[in-house]
Amino acid sequence: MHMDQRRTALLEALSERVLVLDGATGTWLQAQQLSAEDFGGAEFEGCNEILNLTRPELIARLHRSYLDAGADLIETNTFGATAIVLEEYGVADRVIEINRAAARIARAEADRVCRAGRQVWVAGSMGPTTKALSVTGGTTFAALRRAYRDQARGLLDGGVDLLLIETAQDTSNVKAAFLGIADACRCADPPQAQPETAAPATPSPPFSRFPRFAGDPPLPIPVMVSCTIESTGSMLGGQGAEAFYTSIAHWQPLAIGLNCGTGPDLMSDSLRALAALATTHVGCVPNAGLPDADGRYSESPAALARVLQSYIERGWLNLVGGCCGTTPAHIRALAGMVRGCPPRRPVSHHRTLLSGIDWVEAEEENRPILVGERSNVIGSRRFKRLIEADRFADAAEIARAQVRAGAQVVDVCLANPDRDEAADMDALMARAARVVRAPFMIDSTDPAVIEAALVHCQGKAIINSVNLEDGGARLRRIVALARRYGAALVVGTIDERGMGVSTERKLAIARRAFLLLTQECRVPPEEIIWDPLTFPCGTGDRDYHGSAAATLAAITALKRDFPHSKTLLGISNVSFGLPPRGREVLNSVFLYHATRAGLDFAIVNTQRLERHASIPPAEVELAEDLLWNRRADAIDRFAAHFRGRRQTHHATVDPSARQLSLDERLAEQIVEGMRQGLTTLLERKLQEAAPLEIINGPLMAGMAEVGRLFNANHLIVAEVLQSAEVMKAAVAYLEPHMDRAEMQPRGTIVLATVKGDVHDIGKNLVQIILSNNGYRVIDLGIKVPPPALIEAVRDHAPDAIGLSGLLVRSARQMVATAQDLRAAGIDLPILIGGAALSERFVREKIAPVYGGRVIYAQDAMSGLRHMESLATAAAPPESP
Ligand code: THG
Repeated sequence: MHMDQRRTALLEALSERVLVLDGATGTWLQAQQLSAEDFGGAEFEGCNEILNLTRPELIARLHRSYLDAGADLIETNTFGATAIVLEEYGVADRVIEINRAAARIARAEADRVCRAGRQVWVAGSMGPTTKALSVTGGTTFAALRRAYRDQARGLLDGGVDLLLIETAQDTSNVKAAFLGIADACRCADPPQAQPETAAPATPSPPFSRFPRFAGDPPLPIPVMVSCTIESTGSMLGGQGAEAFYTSIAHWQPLAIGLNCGTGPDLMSDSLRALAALATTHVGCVPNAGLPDADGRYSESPAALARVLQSYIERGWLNLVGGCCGTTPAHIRALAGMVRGCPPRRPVSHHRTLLSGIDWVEAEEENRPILVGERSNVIGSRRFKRLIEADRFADAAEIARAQVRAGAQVVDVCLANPDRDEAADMDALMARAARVVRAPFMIDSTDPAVIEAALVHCQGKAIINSVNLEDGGARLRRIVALARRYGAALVVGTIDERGMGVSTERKLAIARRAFLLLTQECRVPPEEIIWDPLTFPCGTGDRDYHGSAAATLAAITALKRDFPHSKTLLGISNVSFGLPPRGREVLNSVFLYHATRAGLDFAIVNTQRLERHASIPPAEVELAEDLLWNRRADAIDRFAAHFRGRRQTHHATVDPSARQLSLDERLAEQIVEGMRQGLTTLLERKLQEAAPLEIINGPLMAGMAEVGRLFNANHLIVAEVLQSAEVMKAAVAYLEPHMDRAEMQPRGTIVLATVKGDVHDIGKNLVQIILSNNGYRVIDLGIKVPPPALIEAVRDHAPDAIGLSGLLVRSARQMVATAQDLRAAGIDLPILIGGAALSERFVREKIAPVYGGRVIYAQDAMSGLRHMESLATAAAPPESP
């Protein structure tokens, strides 16, 4: 069969059945008791890739043993066959030769089987190398890209059907691998090729096979990618499964999956995540369990097959196989197991996904996403001065401070005409990408600067921004970068005639840009983030009088006309030129209306975000007069009101002057998200009330008001989180004042806020109340994936498990968690609580998937009552 036909047949096979990859290479080779001689000398001992040259018949036998066991795909013996690794054995100059030989050996074995009438395929294995760009460094993105390019050249030249980037631990490496593969396919040197200290590129015969391939995704050959997630739930580089998928999805791999890392049981959570997100096929290639004390993997073929079968039955998988410790016997068990099993169907969606180290989805539930504006040399004198002093690590701290104050994305702008913007971007991002977990927004219009930044992003960033100022030439160049590195695009409504000020002009420009982006450039609509432009409305510039109304109307219209795309505004622009305190108020009122209009992303100073709910109505009116240009003297009145006022509401307002009771003042601290002065109030309240009374009284009243304001659209999610932080601080302050029950523990509970959720007030209250009532509480913290819960249950033998979470999606995660607990054979009572839950949801959705009791706990006190009744129920019946 011709190569193209084989590749088509592979796609067909994946739509029909679950395919089986082969098992471990290292384990098999170890069993052969090889000597130094086999490797061609002691200096090469341990370099398994050399065996492709020195013992080709042995490698052929390895492939045969897996093909005989029923593998549909075999992997070349090239896991470490890049210059980066081979250099350590002094054979970096033989990269192409080794890969080509390995591919030919596997090709010959596969062809033999194919001739006998069975369809099998050869995957060129590309391992992680010994360097991790985002973690250890030790090489450069460009050098790694070249190393992967040469490996891909050898493998493709030797006749592999597809490439498999596997055991990926750092997504930056994977991005380099994809670009290297693209380079190999178009037979061109990477654009930023420069002399390197790393191994020299080996000259190779030119490729003529992909004459029309320009280097953009999708690749002209099938590529699968598989990462390694540790039991912590993340890769070495820090990303979890969702962030990993999000970061590489733009390459449209044939499959994405997990291999190595943990045994199969602990993979369920990450697989569920991949299966829910991936618009492509999903694979699972586990080790034969976790290694024992002697480093041996001992999970039996039947046990491995059983776990993978349960994943297939849940509709999660298209490919299975074996990693460390697996043998032909394991593969035989898998091949038998998959027979007749229906494969997973790839999903399709228009979700806007972003990642840094962490994963962020822009969705209705969490908008507006706050983008920190301060790491901007135009927008912050402090940041600019740090850059001018080459203090890049300190500058990166400004980005981090924005995240600590609630930014979910970080805008980075280094456009200083007096400096080399690309060099500054490179220097800053080299540091910032390691210390900031949030996705980045690269604020530049220069393609070279944008590329300098994207090289450092292991995640999927946002490029800020493109427009039609020059008719689209620059847009096309920047889109090419977005396609190669993976990035969403902010699109400003600007064309050859200038900035769109009226709603009609903004929309007309957007319509034209949309066609160009989606039709010509094939950008998916969900990667487009419209910026209908915010103009200063208080500078006296007549052109912009009332322009805020046009901007807000455009937000609503853009969301209506482009339902899969998102919207963004640089909020602080609106108030340029006004007195500082007035700026905070105007920004807040503008953000409030933009959010109501449908805004998805707001560039703001998260460290100075005034709450709309706290602004006196008279000031709101002054601001609205200005925004809608409702009266001729709007600017003067606004400026006169705020001139001379100190910035930052919190420092200036004295609550005692407002004659509030102590309880009201405590509640107000929570509502305002204000920590300052909190402990003084708590100290006073402790004179008259017990800690638990304070928590359940004024503090909870404050949280209830926060919930009410949020539901009435007066608070945004980030502000709710800030209030929650103050609540936590208050509870932490009160805790040492509680009397701890001095007795034998009445029971043990393992507590966790579920995966994907950071909101832990509820859980912390339960923790405090239970431990103060004599229970031993094992608190696993926030974002707890099911494997960590399972482990804790095994380690601590609790009497119950407590799950908590605030978000709507946490409710779904609780269902998944209950399923995983059950699959792990756990049937302890589970206490469940959380804002988005109802008794009915717990009874109808969670309880049925779990083997044991599931109890809904409305609040912390009812959690305590349930624990007490569990203990009573478990006690032996009293004798009459
Ligand atoms: N749309 C898009 N991107 C943008 C904007 C936009 N990026 C830049 C800007 N607008 C948003 N960022 C800022 C950052 C800072 C300020 C305003 C907007 C700001 N800075 C103070 C000032 O200039 O007075 C500086 C204070 C200081 O030096 O500390 O107001 O609209 N896509």
